[in-house]
Amino acid sequence: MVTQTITASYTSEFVADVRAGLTHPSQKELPSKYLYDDVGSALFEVISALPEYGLTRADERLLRRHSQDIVARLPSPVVVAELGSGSGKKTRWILEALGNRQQTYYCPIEISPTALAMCQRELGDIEAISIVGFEREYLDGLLEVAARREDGEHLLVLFLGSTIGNFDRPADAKFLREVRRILRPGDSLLLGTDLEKPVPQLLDAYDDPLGVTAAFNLNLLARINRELHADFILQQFEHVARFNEESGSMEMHLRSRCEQTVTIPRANLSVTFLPDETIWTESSHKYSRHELLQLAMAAGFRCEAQWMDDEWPFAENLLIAA
Ligand code: AVJ
Repeated sequence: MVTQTITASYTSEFVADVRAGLTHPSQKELPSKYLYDDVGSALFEVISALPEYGLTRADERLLRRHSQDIVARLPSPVVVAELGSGSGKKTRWILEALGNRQQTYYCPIEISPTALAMCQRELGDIEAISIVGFEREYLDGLLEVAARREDGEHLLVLFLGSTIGNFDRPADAKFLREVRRILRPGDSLLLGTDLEKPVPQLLDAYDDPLGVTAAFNLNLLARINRELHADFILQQFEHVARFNEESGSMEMHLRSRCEQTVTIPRANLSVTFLPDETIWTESSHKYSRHELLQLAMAAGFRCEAQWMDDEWPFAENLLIAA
């Protein structure tokens, strides 16, 4: 077992994104990737354990049940690159199945150093797997992994947990095309996607009665306070989850309860909020099966197989670069 990490630093990009998002002329917004600092990542782990939020468990069930079948459909040898490994828990099944075939490199690509360390601890015991962690944005990391592969090695890219749903449409299609461009024909992408389901079920999942998702969302303001020395008063904002019928996506917003002005010294910025004005912090798209096949094809993949969960509509899609 080998474990190493390639690191980076993001403060200036965070400042630029906060500035751009909060000075946006119409809808204020903050990129959802910033929800995942240490506190946010820990809160997301709790969300995944909530009865109302079935997404992560569905993803895990599918990977556990079908790992043999998935791996049997892959060429050999493969190098595994995972975009946003999180804790790494659900990746174990695929890695064990691959490790049973042969010694395999696993390259988690993750912007959170804590999540990266956790995933290395979680999966470090699998005998035939060597872990090389990349503290990078997804595409930068994937480019590096692709550049290091040797002739004859195929790539398996894992993009699990329906993170793809956090992109806008058509940014999801563009992202898949960019992934495809880094791959060679015959490489594969295992894509986890949350599927359409009744709106009341979604509202419960994104506004749980315990308030964990509210804390997860509000932590973004707390993070700006911690890292950029801002003076957001968290009690003056409230978590809102709504379903956008037009885009087919769940949205999270933070709604200002009153008129207020917030200063963010490290971003050299002061922002005024009107009563009920919101900051849009996340979209989480819910796919139809048809839409998925379209998306995959348009990006230059063919769908080798699809596995669905019967408790919580979710699909694991094995896409092969055409
Ligand atoms: C981790 C991106 C899949 O969109 O459902 C959970 C994040 N947001 N509750 C999602 C999230 C609110 C989650 N993903």
